[in-house]
Amino acid sequence: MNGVSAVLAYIGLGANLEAPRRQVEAALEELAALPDSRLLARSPLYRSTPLGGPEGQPDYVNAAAAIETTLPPYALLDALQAIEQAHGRVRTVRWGPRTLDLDLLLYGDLVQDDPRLILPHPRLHERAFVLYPLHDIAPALVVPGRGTLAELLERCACAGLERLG
Ligand code: A4P
Ligand code: MG
Repeated sequence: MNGVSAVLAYIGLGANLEAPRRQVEAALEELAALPDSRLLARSPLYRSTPLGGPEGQPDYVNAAAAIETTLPPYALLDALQAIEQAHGRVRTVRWGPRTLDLDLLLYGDLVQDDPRLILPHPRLHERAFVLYPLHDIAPALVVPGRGTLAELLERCACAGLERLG
């Protein structure tokens, strides 16, 4: 840490290609090695049915992580995208299959609408594969502008989500 005050950030992990469990487990280790950051918590892994994207894509493995970081938000986004690239992420179709997707879910209580970095993540509040893993690591979390995690979970269907042992 570099003396700047640290922020609590949450990251959503998803993968559905090339041994997705291993992709997510490796990414969690890479998050733990981010500069100026400390991994505070990681959720269990979940299997989830694909939301959107092309018909017939494989199931996803999803998880969430909490880090404490002094990286500014765009530096953190760049670092996450560098990890995605290192996992061979190829961007073809939106919501298409991927070896690794790292979404910055929350960066402290920052709220912003820049298309390059929307915070909180614009779809986090309606996705069981994000809300359940987040609940595992931060049950009392409040999503700025959206409400408490408990309220969001009440509204969200959990069909198609299975916790992996
Ligand atoms: N971007 C803006 N805000 C953020 C943010 N908070 N975190 C920009 C990360 N990136 C953010 O992302 C597109 C652009 O969003 C980036 O250039 C970044 O600057 P991307 O990762 O290249 O593309 P994407 O992931 O295909 O698109 P998108 O719209 O981010 O999709 P999502 O919302 O990430 O959803 N089904 C299941 N079961 N499990 C999943 O994990 N994931 C998706 C992808 C769809 N269906 C899924 C899952
Ligand atoms: Mg994404």
